[in-house]
Amino acid sequence: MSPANVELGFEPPAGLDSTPLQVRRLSDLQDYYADKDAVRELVAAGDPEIYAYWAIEYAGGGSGLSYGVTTIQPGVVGHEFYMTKGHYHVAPGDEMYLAVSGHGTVLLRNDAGEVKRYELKPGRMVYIDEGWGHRTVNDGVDPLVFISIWSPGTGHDYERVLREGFPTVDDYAVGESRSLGQ
Ligand code: S6P
Ligand code: ZN
Repeated sequence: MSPANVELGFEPPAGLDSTPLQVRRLSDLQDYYADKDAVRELVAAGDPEIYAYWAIEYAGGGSGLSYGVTTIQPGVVGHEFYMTKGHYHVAPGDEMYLAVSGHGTVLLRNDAGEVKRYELKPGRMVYIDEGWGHRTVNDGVDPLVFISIWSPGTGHDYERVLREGFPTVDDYAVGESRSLGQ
């Protein structure tokens, strides 16, 4: 990679070596939401986009950084807010989330099944230490846009989230979040 000064938003920045925009619709996430009737109805009614993200992965031999932007739309599937699949890193490496706009919650879960939930909004940073699986939830009324910066090569284990289950934000109500169903 070379020095860069770029605008970070929904779309990958032009002229840099980014992944294509990954769009996750509800049909891609059926296994991650609890209310299967709500999933079926919403998929049949148009299969809404839940979130989209892109990444610039550091591929050099040094100790660079990877980064990208995720945009989660506002909405609910049954009693759950729109959220990412969530994942554990497969190789050691930490990660940092910085909100650009909107309001969300980051849920963390470790090997001992301990759970933490952190507010994500402009002006706050969430630091994800090694060993903590993480899922991001949009519990606001606007799109939640956030920047992720992580150690290269950490990878993503999504299967473990399905195998062991993962908390959703309604299990851990946040003071500033909007009420479900609004
Ligand atoms: C990568 C970073 C984000 C997520 C993105 C989507 O390590 O944490 O770019 O990939 O927010 O979440 P998920 O759980 O579907 O990968
Ligand atoms: Zn991660």
